[in-house]
Amino acid sequence: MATTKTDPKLALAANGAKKAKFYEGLSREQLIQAYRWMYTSRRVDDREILLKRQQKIYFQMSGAGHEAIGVAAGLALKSGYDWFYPYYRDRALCLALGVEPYNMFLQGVGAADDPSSGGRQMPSHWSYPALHIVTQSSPTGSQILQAVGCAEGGRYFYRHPKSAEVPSGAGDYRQFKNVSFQGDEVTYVSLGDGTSSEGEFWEALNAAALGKLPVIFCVEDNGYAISVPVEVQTAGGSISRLVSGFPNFHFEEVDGTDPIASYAAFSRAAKHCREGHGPAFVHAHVIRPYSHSLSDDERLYRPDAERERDAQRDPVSRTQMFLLREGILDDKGITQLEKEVEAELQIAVDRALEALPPAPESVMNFIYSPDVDATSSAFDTQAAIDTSEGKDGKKPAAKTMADLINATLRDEMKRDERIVIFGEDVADCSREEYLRQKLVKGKGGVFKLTFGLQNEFGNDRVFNSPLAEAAIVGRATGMATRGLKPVVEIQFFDYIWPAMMQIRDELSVIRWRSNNGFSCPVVIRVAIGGYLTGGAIYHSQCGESMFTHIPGLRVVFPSNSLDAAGLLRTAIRCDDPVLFLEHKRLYRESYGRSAYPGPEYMIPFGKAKIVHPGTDLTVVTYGAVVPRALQAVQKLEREQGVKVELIDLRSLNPFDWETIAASVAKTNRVLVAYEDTLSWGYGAEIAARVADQLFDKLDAPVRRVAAKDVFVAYQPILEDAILPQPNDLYLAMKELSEY
Ligand SMILES: Cc1ncc(C[n+]2csc(CCOP(=O)(O)OP(=O)(O)O)c2C)c(N)n1
Ligand SMILES: [Mg+2]
Repeated sequence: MATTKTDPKLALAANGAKKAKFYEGLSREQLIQAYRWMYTSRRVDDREILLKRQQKIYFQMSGAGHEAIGVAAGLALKSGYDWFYPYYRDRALCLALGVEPYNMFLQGVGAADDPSSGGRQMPSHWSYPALHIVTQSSPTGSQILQAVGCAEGGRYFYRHPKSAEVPSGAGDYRQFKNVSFQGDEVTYVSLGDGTSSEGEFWEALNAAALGKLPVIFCVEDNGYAISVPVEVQTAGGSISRLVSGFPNFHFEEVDGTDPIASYAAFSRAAKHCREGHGPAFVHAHVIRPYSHSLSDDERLYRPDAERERDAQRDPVSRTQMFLLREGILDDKGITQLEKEVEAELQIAVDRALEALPPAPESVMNFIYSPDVDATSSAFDTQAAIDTSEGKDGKKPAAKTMADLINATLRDEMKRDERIVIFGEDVADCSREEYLRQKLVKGKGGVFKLTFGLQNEFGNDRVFNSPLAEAAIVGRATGMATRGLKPVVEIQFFDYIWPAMMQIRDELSVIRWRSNNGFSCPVVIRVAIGGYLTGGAIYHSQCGESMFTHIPGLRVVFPSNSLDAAGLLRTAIRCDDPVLFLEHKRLYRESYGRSAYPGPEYMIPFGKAKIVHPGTDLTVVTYGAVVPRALQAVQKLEREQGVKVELIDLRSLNPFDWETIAASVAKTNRVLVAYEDTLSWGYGAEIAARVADQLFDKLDAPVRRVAAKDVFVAYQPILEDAILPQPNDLYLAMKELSEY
């Protein structure tokens, strides 16, 4: 754990070993190049500001004041080799890594040819796959955990190089992933001082330290987060001091307006990472000479004197003066360089202003994989159930949903070495020696769904994560971006919320926002639902509609063993992020058990199942309401002779509208039933569609049965009153059939 601290005031002078040929290893040519990038960066900002004022672009975010640390990182790291999760002030870094100013202007105008996003993202939201600059979003800090996952992905491929190969005829997501890795690669991630207050930042530091991962965290500390000064943001005012206790790190604190000191700091940081000692932390003191953005006027909260003090440390003018003082460039040389940059930018702006906007009809492109269609017949395979009698004369036992999920995971892990499983308690035993010495049997999840997998496939592939849900999903997203297939577990749906930022603002939208430049087909298995007798508020929640409301995320919710096996296999092999909801009450239910359908059994997404055919009324449902509705359906038929068609949706997004429509056209009556709270729930969408598109087929109003609009209570009498029961379903079906 080395710490190097450079006094900001002394940095340039100390480096000025006057006539030396090299400056911390940088040649005079490299220094001129560094200045060119810095100057270009500032001038791109200035041009964008002008364009914004002329209403030719729609947003501007400057990198002013952060140029020196950016070019230093660019010089110390390798474009297209290392991996980069920059933030919006990293314009100079991006230029140093090879991004053309023209491409930056293309994003400003929102052009179809904007290589970062095709007009979908604001400027300064970098994404350049060939340079390994991974698509960036606007939530501050959500890139940090992904950078950790990216580093984990690189290390995994290096340790398991065969997994990077694609077996011929794989027919799955692997065919469309461009995997590359290096044994000594580094992942760079940057953030502002304000962003270091985000919880995900701390989760990321912890994960990187635990894994000794080659990640360089760069905090670009300009002293402000919009108008909030650092002493209000960071206890004690120094992020370096707060993080200094993390083990395995190399720490640097540097004047980030000095390109040479910053380069030296980055070089030492990179060396520590490349040699496998662990992560590094670069705390760079920079300035913010322009306001936060064009929507901010810093004069409202910063007096002139403070701003003038900052101006004296302006990295662009300081570096220019340094070059002159060192005799690396003379006045003429500086003027010449600046002229060349201006000319280049003029051409770039002129071209960008002529670029065509994207076609409106392209808006739906790349929400999901254009290569692997998880709704297609390629994912419709027959179950191969061996019904022959065994040696004991018995037929194969019907297995629970828990058994078949476990068996499916096992078979898929055998088939695809890119699958890694992690989450809370999912390993058999983190202290592996206990397993090896057969002192313990192993746990494998609080519901035992992953039991035996660590034992069989090893610690690299099945491991416990810290108790941090955002980290589980964020790391998985970074890994999947590299081509791995993380199948992670969120222990209880009730605790998925810390991961919501990662799910909604990252995982589901990475492909779309990067215009198909990046993808992250993660599977998130989540134990969901109530009917537990004592599950109470925090072990009974549903809430699937909050996720079906997210474009780009597949959501499935099986009600029986066979469907769980078939849908899980599709989830794993497909190329989209999938939320795989597993009802806890159904894990070991006697309803819906099945023998294992074999290692190739798949069910396409968006295909419902008619559980019980009927002609008088359609019931649309899923999950744990399926067996409850079936009881009601059978009773109604027995007692009243009413024939109900019971549809189990199985997939919630996409859902099988054709099957619903065909059924309602036949029965003219429909009830939508679900376990979640009634209002604004999943059933609202189905009911609205039925009302809209099947109005002329209806002989009765569309009805819903669902939970009361309240959380699930502990006392079983209350739980029964809150959640929809078979009798509630029966009464609603009866009433509707008599309408
Ligand atoms: C999660 C989240 N919260 C709030 C915002 C709005 N916001 C954008 S930038 C910013 C300040 C960031 O400050 P800092 O991390 O210091 O970076 P700087 O802009 O100073 O470089 C805020 C609050 C956001 N984008 N994301
Ligand atoms: Mg800041």
